[in-house]
Amino acid sequence: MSYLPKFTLFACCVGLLSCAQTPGTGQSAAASTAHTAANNAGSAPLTTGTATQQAPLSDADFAACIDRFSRDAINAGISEQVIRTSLQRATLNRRVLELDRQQPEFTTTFADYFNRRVTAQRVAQGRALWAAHRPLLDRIEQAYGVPAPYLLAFWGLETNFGSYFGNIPVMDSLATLACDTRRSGFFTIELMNALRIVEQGDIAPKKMVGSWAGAMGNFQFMPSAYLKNAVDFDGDNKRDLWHSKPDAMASAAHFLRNLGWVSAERWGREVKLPRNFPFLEAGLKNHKSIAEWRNLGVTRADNTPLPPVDIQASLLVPAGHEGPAFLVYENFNVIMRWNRSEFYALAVGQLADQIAGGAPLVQAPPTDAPRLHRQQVIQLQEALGQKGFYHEKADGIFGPATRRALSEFQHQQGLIADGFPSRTLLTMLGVLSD
Ligand SMILES: [Ca+2]
Repeated sequence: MSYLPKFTLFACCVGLLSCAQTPGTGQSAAASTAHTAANNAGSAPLTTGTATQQAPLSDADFAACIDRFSRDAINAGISEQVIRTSLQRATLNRRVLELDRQQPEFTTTFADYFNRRVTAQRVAQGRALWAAHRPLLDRIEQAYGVPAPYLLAFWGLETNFGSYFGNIPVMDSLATLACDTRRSGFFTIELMNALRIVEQGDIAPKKMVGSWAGAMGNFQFMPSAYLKNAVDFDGDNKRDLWHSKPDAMASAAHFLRNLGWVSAERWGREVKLPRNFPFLEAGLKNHKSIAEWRNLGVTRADNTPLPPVDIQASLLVPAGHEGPAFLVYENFNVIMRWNRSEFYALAVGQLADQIAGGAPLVQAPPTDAPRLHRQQVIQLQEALGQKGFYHEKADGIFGPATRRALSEFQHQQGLIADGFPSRTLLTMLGVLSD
């Protein structure tokens, strides 16, 4: 996803609940990580609270940085001509620095996130585009094993089916972020990869535009993802993820195959839980076979039995026990390698199902769930810490460790241990007043 001002809604919605980890730090250089870092960049400052106090990048620092980087690029085999026409024309973009330092103040609820993305209008548009591009999408599925509805769902979520790509020159955004100290390592690699793309001649540098964090084209590929996954599918010998739908969609399918897409399986499905379901069994890290979930009383959302397939699945309740429940399979993990957010992956799966003709959620997420301010998350973590359930730094990020601590507290109290910060629970822990 991209985050120019007009996409601010999306940037801010990748909320604390779905961005438990800080992207772009200490991770492998996998293409998926690159993509994730761009997607979640808006929340990254949460764990680097001192970053905003660093001296701002000056014009002189930037110029010196570009000089140094030009020498590194020569040593890395980039031609002088490409360095002159692309890197050395890059300008410092202060708006990019501002966006990189923006901190979401509040957690995002699943209902907020989901209802903005999986809309009837988007489903209808996905279906219409499927009808319009059916032969192409069939060929792509044959080549890469990814069914059309999933590609359309990613396309819809990333750029609203190509209706906005971002228009910041990628050299400007990446050079700015590479020369800034905050996430220099990650963006230095992406900047070098952007130069390699120019060197390969697929796209003129001035047409290489993207989000403020350097994500490009219909599916918002970072340069590293582009180098590993972009393919020419319309036969003009250029890989153009901006203007060629065949190239863009085939490249997304290729990316998903490289991330481990299992062509014979779904992403997961909405399910129904029995009364007294043991919610401590929920969570992405808890795997059970479909047979074991059946034995715990889990059925499809329409009460029919789960299919008798021998695969592993995890159970998620992103809006607590009053919201929808999902069993998720391996392809859910694949989607999370594209963007490490459970909310994002659930939105992709549901949008794909609905584009394919499926019904909306049977159990809609409650829309009155509390949104927590960072400071309230810190209070919650401290309260759970004092009671011996939370053992990490109170960082204001509602991630898996906080959710787990909350479940264990609920369990101890004889409550439904869904790890969901309901109003009642927050009141009980002193985070909200009566
Ligand atoms: Ca092409």
